[in-house]
Amino acid sequence: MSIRAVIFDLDGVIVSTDEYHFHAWKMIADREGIPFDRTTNEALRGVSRMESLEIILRKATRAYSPGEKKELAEQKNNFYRESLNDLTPGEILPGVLDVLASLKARGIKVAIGSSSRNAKAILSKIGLDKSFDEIVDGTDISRSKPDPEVFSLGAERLGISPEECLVVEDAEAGIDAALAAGMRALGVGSAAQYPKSHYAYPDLEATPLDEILNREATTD
Ligand code: B16
Ligand code: MG
Repeated sequence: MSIRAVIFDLDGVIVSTDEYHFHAWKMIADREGIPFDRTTNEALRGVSRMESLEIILRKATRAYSPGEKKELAEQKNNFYRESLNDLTPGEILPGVLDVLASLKARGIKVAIGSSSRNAKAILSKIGLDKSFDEIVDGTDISRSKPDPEVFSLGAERLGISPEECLVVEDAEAGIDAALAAGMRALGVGSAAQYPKSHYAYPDLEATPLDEILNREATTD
């Protein structure tokens, strides 16, 4: 079936804010004496702020009260927001601008489907706040990936059926969310190794988008 909309994840697909998330969580974990490395960090991709904290706290040697958790999440977000001050359009990931231009030329709608509550601030920092037909983010949803809510809502707002949507994701949880929404899924970055992705490439620059769209148009 023809693809009429592409829904992009933000962190790790459009821009590498995933690195900033890692450093902010690392700062909190080190301070609390909780082991946290890049392997644990992989499990946080696409997952909401509070759920990310819960995953990190699994390795803590004591229990944290709801108030403490709220405070840790707030501190992490403050570190993270501070690091976003350095973000510029130069950090848009390879291939993103060409892909957006070529989708626009083909009349295909584009949307953001991100778990982040900071998505709009990030998009405006990199100059892409006007580049999408719809932006669905962590402020719009109550269940984070792998729940399909963020992508289902994106398709609904665009007025396009799920099977005509292609999701671009760097997180396994995001690919699972796309599949649960009944959409096609393209994995990039970390998700390029995930066997459930319909298509998988290292980044958007290496993705033969026209070939994918043409192939989708000729299948049922
Ligand atoms: P915030 P995405 C996700 O964004 C990140 O991958 C994930 O690491 C982060 O915890 C989540 O946003 C929430 O972010 O703390 O800014 O609300 O990949 O879905 O665009
Ligand atoms: Mg992501």
